[in-house]
Amino acid sequence: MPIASSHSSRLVTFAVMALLMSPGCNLNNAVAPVTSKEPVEVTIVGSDFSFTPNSLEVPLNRPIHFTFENKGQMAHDIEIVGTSLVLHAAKGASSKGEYTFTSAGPYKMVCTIPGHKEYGMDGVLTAGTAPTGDSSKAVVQLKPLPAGIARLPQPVAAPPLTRSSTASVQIDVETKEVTALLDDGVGYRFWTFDGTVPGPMMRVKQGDQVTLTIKNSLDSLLTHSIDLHAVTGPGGGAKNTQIPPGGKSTIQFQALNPGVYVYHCATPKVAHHITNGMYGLIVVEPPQGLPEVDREFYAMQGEFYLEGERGQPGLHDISWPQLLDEKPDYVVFNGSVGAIADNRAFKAKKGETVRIFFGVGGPNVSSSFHVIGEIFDKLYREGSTEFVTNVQTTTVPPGGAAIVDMKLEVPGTYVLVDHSLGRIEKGAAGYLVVEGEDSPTVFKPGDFDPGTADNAHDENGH
Ligand SMILES: [Cu+2]
Repeated sequence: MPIASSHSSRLVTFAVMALLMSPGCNLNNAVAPVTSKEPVEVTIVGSDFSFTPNSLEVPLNRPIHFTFENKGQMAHDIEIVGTSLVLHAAKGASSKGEYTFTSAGPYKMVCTIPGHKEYGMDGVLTAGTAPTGDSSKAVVQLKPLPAGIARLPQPVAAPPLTRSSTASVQIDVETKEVTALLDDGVGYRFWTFDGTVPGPMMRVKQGDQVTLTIKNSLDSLLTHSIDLHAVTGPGGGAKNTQIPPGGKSTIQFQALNPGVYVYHCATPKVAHHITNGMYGLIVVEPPQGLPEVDREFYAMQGEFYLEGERGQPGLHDISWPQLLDEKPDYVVFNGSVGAIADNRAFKAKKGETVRIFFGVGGPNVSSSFHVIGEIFDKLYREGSTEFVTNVQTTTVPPGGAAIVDMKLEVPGTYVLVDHSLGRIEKGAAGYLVVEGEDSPTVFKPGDFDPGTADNAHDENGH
């Protein structure tokens, strides 16, 4: 499928609140007097793949006569999300419909034909005066959550290799688009490798000949691909794996360099595919393997940019302008708020040494990775095979990774964070629960005196 107009040109259009030939409206004041009940004529032109205009205002409580003209080379439609209005038009045709808005606010306009919205057929219709408030974001009408929606399953760390020699290795992976929970009550259509965020952890040995077959599910709406940072070769595999729904592709590579590498989808717009969850880690073990530890865990950080408010119940879409502004609504580990919490928390025992393979999918935000109450005894910075010792916090950039090893001397709950701590409010927290007997010589919670009520303050200083 060809990719039409660039987002930048769309954004320019977006900024211009275009208003159409309508007897009750003018360009300076989009909202007509409420006293008039005359219908308002609105024409929206669809092409491959945009709406013109893709941003418009209409008055409340007046019938809006919509005309949808399709000037594209294929069938298109337009749905005003949250209303009953859907207009279909074959190539070169047009269709008409009427709707009266009684609730003010922005409504999304999308083409419902698979893939068309993602390629640019979306926009916003504002009915009446958009609600104002402290929030910089407008309240967007969201679709309800589909029945039975749940969190994505958690991927686990691939086990250490037991062989000492190199081998020919076959890896199979499938790209899947899955609607799941990003937070309680907050749904999102994730794009994934194998249905998890991050995708499966791959593990090979330096010198291995790897054959990777990537399949794109027939249920997908879009083309997907894979770029593995462990690959030496143009595009890391991306050029040869741009696979439409139902297709598959095979690449071969030799794992020349040991280390921990990110892989990700590299189909334009790449940042869209990454933010939606298309990233994972491939570990290339050195010939002697990595030092043995008692347990290994796998976590990756990524951001989500939503239309609508953080926490607003319903099925959210991506906000592309927010992604470009690098203002995420959610910063999370393993694809959702609380993905590494409760019964999904990492679990270990006092005295064990644990390892976390930690990567950042991004697409925009670096992590200041830290485990509250622990020190990285060994840190394999940037996913390198050499380690440094005794580190508190490490920077992991988008498209980068690290390994941290920690000996667990004291039982309790340890919190994995991005030490840009505002992001905890956006979901960036995971939990490592360590069981065992107290270790008073290492850490002893002393007596605690809460003081008097007069001295107590809440977080606002009251
Ligand atoms: Cu993709």
